[in-house]
Amino acid sequence: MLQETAQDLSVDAPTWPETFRARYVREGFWQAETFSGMLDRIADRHAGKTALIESGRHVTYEDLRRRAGALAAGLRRLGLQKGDRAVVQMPNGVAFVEVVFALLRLGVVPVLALPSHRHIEIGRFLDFTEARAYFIADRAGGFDYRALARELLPGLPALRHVIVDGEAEAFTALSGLVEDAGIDDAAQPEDVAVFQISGGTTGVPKLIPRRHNEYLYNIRTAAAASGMAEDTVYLCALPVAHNFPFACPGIMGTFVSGGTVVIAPDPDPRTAFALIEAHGVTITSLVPPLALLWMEAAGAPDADISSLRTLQVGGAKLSEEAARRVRPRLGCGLQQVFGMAEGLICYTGLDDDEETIVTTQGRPMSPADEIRVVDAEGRDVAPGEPGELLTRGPYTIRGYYKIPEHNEKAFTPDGFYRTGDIVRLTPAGYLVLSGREKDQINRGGEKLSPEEVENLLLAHGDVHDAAVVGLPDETLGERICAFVIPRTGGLKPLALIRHLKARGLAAFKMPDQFVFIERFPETGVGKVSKKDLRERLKQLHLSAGLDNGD
Ligand code: OOB
Repeated sequence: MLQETAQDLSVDAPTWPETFRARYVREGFWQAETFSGMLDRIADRHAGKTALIESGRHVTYEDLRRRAGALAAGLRRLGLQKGDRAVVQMPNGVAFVEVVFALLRLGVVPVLALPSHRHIEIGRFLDFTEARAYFIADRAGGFDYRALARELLPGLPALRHVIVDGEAEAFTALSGLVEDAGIDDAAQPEDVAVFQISGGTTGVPKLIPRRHNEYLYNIRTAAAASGMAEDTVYLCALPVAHNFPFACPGIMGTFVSGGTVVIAPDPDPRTAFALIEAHGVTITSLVPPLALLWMEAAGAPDADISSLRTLQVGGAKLSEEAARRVRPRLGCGLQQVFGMAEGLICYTGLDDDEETIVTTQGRPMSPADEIRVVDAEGRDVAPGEPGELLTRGPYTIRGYYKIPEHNEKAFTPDGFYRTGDIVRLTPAGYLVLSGREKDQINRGGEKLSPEEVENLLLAHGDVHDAAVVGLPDETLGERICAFVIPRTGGLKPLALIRHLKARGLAAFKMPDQFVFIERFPETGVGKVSKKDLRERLKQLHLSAGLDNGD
């Protein structure tokens, strides 16, 4: 039989130099396994065990393996083949997991989009990867994804199939694609398995190629660091496609451990607490604003969440004060997680002392993770001093997909990823996040590039200039403020909100606040000084407070 066409993403998806590859294989970090191989292995061992629970429906490991294989066969019949790309934008549910495993078996690379992405992001992913298929649910969270697909289709000649879970209308129904028999695994361990999505510092989000062998290493190591085992019951409350609930250790970490995943449709504490009680959930992961919300809601007489042993919090900084409240309020241990879709994951240890757990963001999970903390000139700072975190290792990418010019800036010549995060190291080797160097806003764990929003604002005829900044916010960590120099006197925030929505901006990137201003403060070299803008707003608030003056 002819060999399947090899995946040819080698130029576009940079990989590790041979010396590193050899070392990571030799030292046992990378194993010759694919995602499908992993699922087969676990299903052989735990065939009748529940892998997934969604609204009371139990799916065993054997079911999951069979369904994914049968769907892979249907997708192959449709014409999808190894090396193709597909954008997957589905809500939390069993269907998402089946689709992803099916694509992984076929060797089709899913772009793991979030349900909150809209025209701009999805259009970009489909276009940039020349995706052949787009997987959606009919409706979710009050949004009709078929309408989005209809809008996007005309501009995308490579897109052949829109595959819908639910009412497909003129598109292809997911339910009609399941064949009687499965197919062989077409993937190789060094192939790109999925594209994760970066928060983005310039323009639009970038695509992160994650390979079977290194991503599985990431998943196994994360599962071990989180104490996952066969008795683990993981609640997936965050959007499942994100690297944190997907692989750190999240659903995939639960699968490699032979545990059970409970899928929550949303992270609301009422929904989540009921699921925790019903299924004896032992571990879950949240972003800080949700952890705050859960702590507020806990203690209600009808919520028994005593099965919960570990709450992982990451994605944005959890304040020390909030961290201290986790155990007393929720009755479980806290594990801080500092990670990034590009790779590096840090955890506080389950047995660490309370001070370490509440005051640090953990330490790198792999003995092969290399980290440097450097000053503006790229020199190592003195121990304990703050600086930018650089990292390299067996699961940290060596470059984004198809953007060589950007990769030159985002990585050092010797392959360290410039995280843009400002950290200091404690004597015990734990990281404490103290700020950010990159031009990015982190709104409660959801990342956006100010530049992207600025460019859209500038496309409005009544906007002369725009500068978007993050402002401190007690719940979200940061909220989004757009400073706008209008061309005309009558410009209102509502008009700008409508404009941004019409352009297809995702809701989480919408400015929380607009401030109209005559001119921007400038830095010494004539650039807009975002620092002064933030300062000015603080002053405005102070004087507004004084004006109210009671
Ligand atoms: C996770 O991944 P991304 O790719 O959405 O965002 C990464 C960035 C980091 O560079 C850092 O700026 C920020 O998010 N971040 C944190 C943090 N965890 C992530 N900042 C402060 N404290 C933390 N604990 O956000 C992500 C990926 C895997 C696991 C967990 C989070």
